[in-house]
Amino acid sequence: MKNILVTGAAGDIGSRLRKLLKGVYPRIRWSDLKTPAGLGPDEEFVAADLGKMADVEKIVEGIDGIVHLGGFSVEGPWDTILQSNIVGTYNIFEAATCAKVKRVVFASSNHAVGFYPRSQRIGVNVTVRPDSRYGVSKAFGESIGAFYADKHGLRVTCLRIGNVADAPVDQRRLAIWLKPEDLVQLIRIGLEHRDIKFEIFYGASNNAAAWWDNSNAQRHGYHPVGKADDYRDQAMAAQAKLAADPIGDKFQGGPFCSAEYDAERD
Ligand code: 15L
Repeated sequence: MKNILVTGAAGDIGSRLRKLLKGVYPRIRWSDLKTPAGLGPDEEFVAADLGKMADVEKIVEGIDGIVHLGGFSVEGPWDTILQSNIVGTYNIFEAATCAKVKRVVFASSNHAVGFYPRSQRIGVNVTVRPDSRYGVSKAFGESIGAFYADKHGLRVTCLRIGNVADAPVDQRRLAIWLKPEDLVQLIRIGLEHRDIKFEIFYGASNNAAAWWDNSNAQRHGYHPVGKADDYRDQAMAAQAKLAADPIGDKFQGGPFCSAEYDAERD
Protein backbone atom coordinates (compact mmCIF):
# COMPACT_ATOMS: atom_id res chain seq x y z
CA MET A 1 0.00 0.00 0.00
CA LYS A 2 1.67 3.17 -1.18
CA ASN A 3 -1.07 5.65 -2.00
CA ILE A 4 -3.72 6.03 0.67
CA LEU A 5 -6.85 8.19 0.67
CA VAL A 6 -8.47 9.15 3.97
CA THR A 7 -11.92 10.77 3.81
CA GLY A 8 -13.32 12.76 6.72
CA ALA A 9 -9.96 14.43 7.31
CA ALA A 10 -11.43 17.43 9.15
CA GLY A 11 -13.36 15.38 11.72
CA ASP A 12 -12.14 14.37 15.17
CA ILE A 13 -10.88 10.93 14.11
CA GLY A 14 -9.44 12.32 10.86
CA SER A 15 -7.54 14.99 12.77
CA ARG A 16 -6.08 12.38 15.14
CA LEU A 17 -5.09 10.17 12.21
CA ARG A 18 -3.29 13.02 10.49
CA LYS A 19 -0.81 12.87 13.36
CA LEU A 20 -0.80 9.12 13.98
CA LEU A 21 -0.43 8.03 10.34
CA LYS A 22 2.38 10.47 9.56
CA GLY A 23 5.18 8.56 7.84
CA VAL A 24 3.34 5.22 7.92
CA TYR A 25 2.56 5.22 4.17
CA PRO A 26 4.59 6.94 1.43
CA ARG A 27 1.67 9.11 0.34
CA ILE A 28 -1.61 9.99 2.06
CA ARG A 29 -4.24 12.12 0.36
CA TRP A 30 -6.60 13.68 2.88
CA SER A 31 -10.09 14.71 1.85
CA ASP A 32 -13.14 16.40 3.34
CA LEU A 33 -15.75 18.98 2.39
CA LYS A 34 -13.76 21.69 4.14
CA THR A 35 -10.03 22.13 4.60
CA PRO A 36 -8.88 20.80 8.00
CA ALA A 37 -7.38 23.27 10.45
CA GLY A 38 -3.58 23.30 10.68
CA LEU A 39 -2.89 21.53 7.40
CA GLY A 40 0.87 21.27 6.96
CA PRO A 41 2.71 22.10 3.70
CA ASP A 42 3.73 18.40 3.52
CA GLU A 43 0.10 17.22 3.65
CA GLU A 44 -1.86 16.56 0.45
CA PHE A 45 -5.48 17.68 0.68
CA VAL A 46 -8.22 17.50 -1.96
CA ALA A 47 -11.67 18.89 -1.10
CA ALA A 48 -14.62 16.72 -2.13
CA ASP A 49 -18.35 16.40 -1.58
CA LEU A 50 -18.84 12.63 -1.26
CA GLY A 51 -22.42 13.02 -2.48
CA LYS A 52 -21.04 14.04 -5.90
CA MET A 53 -19.64 11.16 -7.94
CA ALA A 54 -17.40 13.48 -10.01
CA ASP A 55 -15.70 14.67 -6.79
CA VAL A 56 -15.24 11.11 -5.54
CA GLU A 57 -13.78 9.95 -8.87
CA LYS A 58 -11.22 12.73 -8.55
CA ILE A 59 -10.06 11.79 -5.02
CA VAL A 60 -9.76 8.04 -5.66
CA GLU A 61 -7.56 8.45 -8.74
CA GLY A 62 -4.17 6.73 -8.32
CA ILE A 63 -5.09 5.36 -4.87
CA ASP A 64 -4.32 1.82 -3.58
CA GLY A 65 -6.24 1.88 -0.30
CA ILE A 66 -9.01 4.01 1.19
CA VAL A 67 -9.88 4.72 4.82
CA HIS A 68 -13.46 5.95 4.57
CA LEU A 69 -14.33 8.01 7.63
CA GLY A 70 -16.27 10.69 5.78
CA GLY A 71 -19.94 11.46 6.20
CA PHE A 72 -22.25 12.54 9.02
CA SER A 73 -20.98 11.05 12.26
CA VAL A 74 -24.03 11.20 14.54
CA GLU A 75 -27.81 10.92 14.23
CA GLY A 76 -29.32 13.45 11.83
CA PRO A 77 -32.28 14.17 9.55
CA TRP A 78 -32.92 11.54 6.90
CA ASP A 79 -31.93 13.76 3.95
CA THR A 80 -28.56 14.46 5.55
CA ILE A 81 -27.92 10.79 6.35
CA LEU A 82 -29.06 9.76 2.87
CA GLN A 83 -26.79 12.17 1.04
CA SER A 84 -23.71 12.05 3.26
CA ASN A 85 -23.65 8.43 4.39
CA ILE A 86 -25.65 6.38 1.91
CA VAL A 87 -25.03 8.11 -1.43
CA GLY A 88 -21.53 9.11 -0.25
CA THR A 89 -20.58 5.58 0.75
CA TYR A 90 -22.00 4.10 -2.46
CA ASN A 91 -19.94 6.64 -4.43
CA ILE A 92 -16.77 5.63 -2.57
CA PHE A 93 -17.20 1.89 -3.22
CA GLU A 94 -18.29 2.34 -6.84
CA ALA A 95 -15.53 4.83 -7.71
CA ALA A 96 -12.94 2.72 -5.86
CA THR A 97 -13.86 -0.35 -7.86
CA CYS A 98 -13.81 1.52 -11.19
CA ALA A 99 -10.40 3.04 -10.32
CA LYS A 100 -8.99 -0.38 -9.36
CA VAL A 101 -8.39 0.58 -5.74
CA LYS A 102 -7.44 -2.61 -3.88
CA ARG A 103 -8.70 -2.05 -0.36
CA VAL A 104 -11.27 -0.06 1.59
CA VAL A 105 -11.43 0.27 5.37
CA PHE A 106 -14.92 1.49 6.19
CA ALA A 107 -15.63 3.31 9.45
CA SER A 108 -18.80 1.58 10.56
CA SER A 109 -20.10 2.15 14.06
CA ASN A 110 -21.35 0.42 17.18
CA HIS A 111 -24.68 2.07 16.29
CA ALA A 112 -25.20 -0.54 13.53
CA VAL A 113 -25.83 -2.97 16.42
CA GLY A 114 -26.86 -0.49 19.12
CA PHE A 115 -30.15 -2.18 20.01
CA TYR A 116 -28.47 -5.27 21.44
CA PRO A 117 -28.87 -5.19 25.21
CA ARG A 118 -25.76 -4.56 27.28
CA SER A 119 -26.36 -7.92 28.94
CA GLN A 120 -25.62 -9.72 25.64
CA ARG A 121 -22.11 -10.39 24.37
CA ILE A 122 -22.12 -10.21 20.59
CA GLY A 123 -19.66 -11.21 17.88
CA VAL A 124 -19.40 -9.96 14.31
CA ASN A 125 -21.88 -12.43 12.86
CA VAL A 126 -25.03 -11.10 14.52
CA THR A 127 -27.90 -9.56 12.57
CA VAL A 128 -27.60 -5.78 12.52
CA ARG A 129 -29.85 -3.94 15.01
CA PRO A 130 -29.36 -0.23 14.19
CA ASP A 131 -30.38 2.28 16.83
CA SER A 132 -30.77 5.36 14.58
CA ARG A 133 -30.93 6.48 10.96
CA TYR A 134 -27.18 6.96 11.39
CA GLY A 135 -26.85 3.32 12.52
CA VAL A 136 -28.90 2.21 9.50
CA SER A 137 -26.46 4.06 7.22
CA LYS A 138 -23.56 2.21 8.87
CA ALA A 139 -25.32 -1.13 8.36
CA PHE A 140 -25.77 -0.09 4.72
CA GLY A 141 -22.05 0.63 4.47
CA GLU A 142 -21.18 -2.83 5.79
CA SER A 143 -23.66 -4.37 3.38
CA ILE A 144 -22.42 -2.54 0.29
CA GLY A 145 -18.85 -3.33 1.39
CA ALA A 146 -19.68 -7.04 1.38
CA PHE A 147 -21.28 -6.67 -2.05
CA TYR A 148 -18.24 -4.99 -3.63
CA ALA A 149 -15.95 -7.54 -1.96
CA ASP A 150 -17.93 -10.58 -3.11
CA LYS A 151 -18.83 -9.32 -6.58
CA HIS A 152 -15.79 -7.23 -7.52
CA GLY A 153 -12.95 -8.53 -5.36
CA LEU A 154 -12.38 -5.27 -3.46
CA ARG A 155 -10.78 -6.11 -0.10
CA VAL A 156 -13.00 -4.59 2.53
CA THR A 157 -12.70 -4.20 6.30
CA CYS A 158 -15.54 -2.70 8.32
CA LEU A 159 -14.66 -1.31 11.74
CA ARG A 160 -17.61 -1.10 14.13
CA ILE A 161 -16.04 1.76 16.01
CA GLY A 162 -17.01 2.27 19.64
CA ASN A 163 -15.80 5.64 20.92
CA VAL A 164 -12.44 7.10 19.96
CA ALA A 165 -11.17 9.44 22.67
CA ASP A 166 -8.16 10.00 24.90
CA ALA A 167 -10.00 8.18 27.70
CA PRO A 168 -13.44 6.64 28.30
CA VAL A 169 -15.82 9.43 29.33
CA ASP A 170 -18.68 7.51 31.02
CA GLN A 171 -19.81 4.01 31.99
CA ARG A 172 -20.91 3.03 28.49
CA ARG A 173 -17.56 4.09 27.07
CA LEU A 174 -15.79 1.80 29.58
CA ALA A 175 -17.12 -1.01 27.38
CA ILE A 176 -16.59 0.55 23.94
CA TRP A 177 -13.60 2.87 24.28
CA LEU A 178 -11.05 2.76 21.47
CA LYS A 179 -7.64 4.22 22.13
CA PRO A 180 -6.58 6.15 19.00
CA GLU A 181 -3.38 4.07 18.64
CA ASP A 182 -5.52 0.90 18.62
CA LEU A 183 -7.61 2.34 15.81
CA VAL A 184 -4.38 2.76 13.85
CA GLN A 185 -3.62 -0.94 14.41
CA LEU A 186 -7.05 -1.91 13.06
CA ILE A 187 -6.72 0.36 10.03
CA ARG A 188 -3.30 -1.07 9.24
CA ILE A 189 -4.64 -4.63 9.45
CA GLY A 190 -7.39 -3.64 7.01
CA LEU A 191 -4.94 -2.03 4.60
CA GLU A 192 -2.12 -4.56 4.87
CA HIS A 193 -3.13 -8.02 6.11
CA ARG A 194 -2.75 -10.47 3.24
CA ASP A 195 -5.83 -12.56 4.11
CA ILE A 196 -8.42 -9.80 4.13
CA LYS A 197 -11.33 -10.29 1.72
CA PHE A 198 -14.29 -9.04 3.72
CA GLU A 199 -14.06 -8.67 7.50
CA ILE A 200 -15.86 -6.93 10.32
CA PHE A 201 -13.90 -5.97 13.44
CA TYR A 202 -15.06 -4.18 16.55
CA GLY A 203 -13.26 -0.91 17.12
CA ALA A 204 -12.63 -1.34 20.84
CA SER A 205 -9.55 -1.51 23.02
CA ASN A 206 -8.77 -4.17 25.63
CA ASN A 207 -11.69 -3.20 27.88
CA ALA A 208 -12.58 -5.31 30.93
CA ALA A 209 -16.26 -4.28 30.61
CA ALA A 210 -16.43 -5.16 26.88
CA TRP A 211 -19.66 -6.58 25.50
CA TRP A 212 -18.18 -7.46 22.11
CA ASP A 213 -16.33 -10.62 21.14
CA ASN A 214 -13.47 -9.23 19.04
CA SER A 215 -11.73 -12.54 18.37
CA ASN A 216 -12.00 -11.97 14.61
CA ALA A 217 -9.75 -8.91 14.92
CA GLN A 218 -7.40 -10.80 17.26
CA ARG A 219 -7.14 -13.64 14.71
CA HIS A 220 -5.84 -11.02 12.28
CA GLY A 221 -3.15 -9.89 14.72
CA TYR A 222 -4.93 -7.14 16.69
CA HIS A 223 -3.29 -6.58 20.10
CA PRO A 224 -5.02 -3.57 21.65
CA VAL A 225 -2.91 -1.69 24.18
CA GLY A 226 -5.64 0.56 25.64
CA LYS A 227 -7.41 -0.60 28.82
CA ALA A 228 -10.55 1.35 29.66
CA ASP A 229 -10.42 0.03 33.21
CA ASP A 230 -7.35 2.19 33.89
CA TYR A 231 -9.78 5.15 33.77
CA ARG A 232 -12.67 3.51 35.66
CA ASP A 233 -12.85 5.99 38.54
CA GLN A 234 -12.94 9.09 36.38
CA ALA A 235 -15.46 7.54 33.96
CA MET A 236 -17.76 6.52 36.82
CA ALA A 237 -17.46 9.97 38.42
CA ALA A 238 -18.54 11.50 35.10
CA GLN A 239 -21.37 8.95 34.83
CA ALA A 240 -22.67 9.94 38.28
CA LYS A 241 -23.30 13.46 36.96
CA LEU A 242 -25.45 12.24 34.03
CA ALA A 243 -29.23 12.04 34.18
CA ALA A 244 -30.69 8.51 34.35
CA ASP A 245 -31.69 7.18 30.92
CA PRO A 246 -33.69 3.94 31.44
CA ILE A 247 -33.75 2.97 27.73
CA GLY A 248 -30.29 4.23 26.84
CA ASP A 249 -28.77 2.55 29.89
CA LYS A 250 -30.25 -0.83 28.87
CA PHE A 251 -28.93 -0.96 25.31
CA GLN A 252 -25.43 -0.85 23.87
CA GLY A 253 -26.12 2.24 21.74
CA GLY A 254 -26.99 4.33 24.82
CA PRO A 255 -28.56 7.73 24.01
CA PHE A 256 -28.85 6.84 20.32
CA CYS A 257 -31.43 4.22 21.47
CA SER A 258 -33.45 6.47 23.75
CA ALA A 259 -33.61 9.43 21.34
CA GLU A 260 -37.02 9.50 19.59
CA TYR A 261 -37.82 6.16 21.29
CA ASP A 262 -41.52 5.25 21.44
CA ALA A 263 -41.54 1.47 20.96
CA GLU A 264 -43.62 1.04 24.10
CA ARG A 265 -46.56 3.15 22.85
CA ASP A 266 -49.90 1.31 22.66
C1 15L B 1 -20.37 7.10 16.96
O1 15L B 1 -20.56 6.36 16.00
C2 15L B 1 -20.19 8.56 16.76
O2 15L B 1 -19.56 8.87 15.55
C3 15L B 1 -19.45 9.19 17.92
O3 15L B 1 -19.62 10.59 17.82
C4 15L B 1 -19.93 8.68 19.27
O4 15L B 1 -21.26 9.10 19.47
C5 15L B 1 -19.84 7.17 19.31
O5 15L B 1 -20.50 6.60 18.22
C6 15L B 1 -20.39 6.56 20.59
O6 15L B 1 -21.25 5.68 20.52
O7 15L B 1 -19.92 6.93 21.66
